[in-house]
Amino acid sequence: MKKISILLVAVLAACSAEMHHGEDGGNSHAAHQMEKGIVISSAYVMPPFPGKDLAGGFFEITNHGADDRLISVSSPVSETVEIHTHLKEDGVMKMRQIDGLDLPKGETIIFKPGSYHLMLFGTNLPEGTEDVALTLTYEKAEPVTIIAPLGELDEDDHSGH
Ligand SMILES: [Cu+2]
Repeated sequence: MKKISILLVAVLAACSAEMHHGEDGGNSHAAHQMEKGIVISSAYVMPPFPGKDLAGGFFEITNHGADDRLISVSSPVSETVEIHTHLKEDGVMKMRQIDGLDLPKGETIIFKPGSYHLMLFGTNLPEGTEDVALTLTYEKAEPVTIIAPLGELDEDDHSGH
């Protein structure tokens, strides 16, 4: 006599950190801050100089959630996007690519000229482009795509890019 065993396959419980929308009644500012997770603001992209294809990306990034790390950025208009910082070496400021950036809980990091910045290589902006999508990938949080308006080129800015 054969015994037939039935395997009950358990449905994998979603172990995602599901937000409990609608449960806080919307009256808890702290809860909302947590739900906001990582917030990007003041984003803009400096378009390439005429005849060039290197653009720069800038924004403020605030982590309202747990410690995390920005690990990569991509854009549909660029071949590669690198995260850069400026370091002082032998008294000279130099750009360096970094392979990620820690985002400690509760901290704001500002990407700006002369500091952290994105470099968008192989950037092709069709005529009339007004903004650029940037997708930020984190170690823990879900990837987020933001729309960054184009900044205005300052012809006097010869910052070496
Ligand atoms: Cu750079």
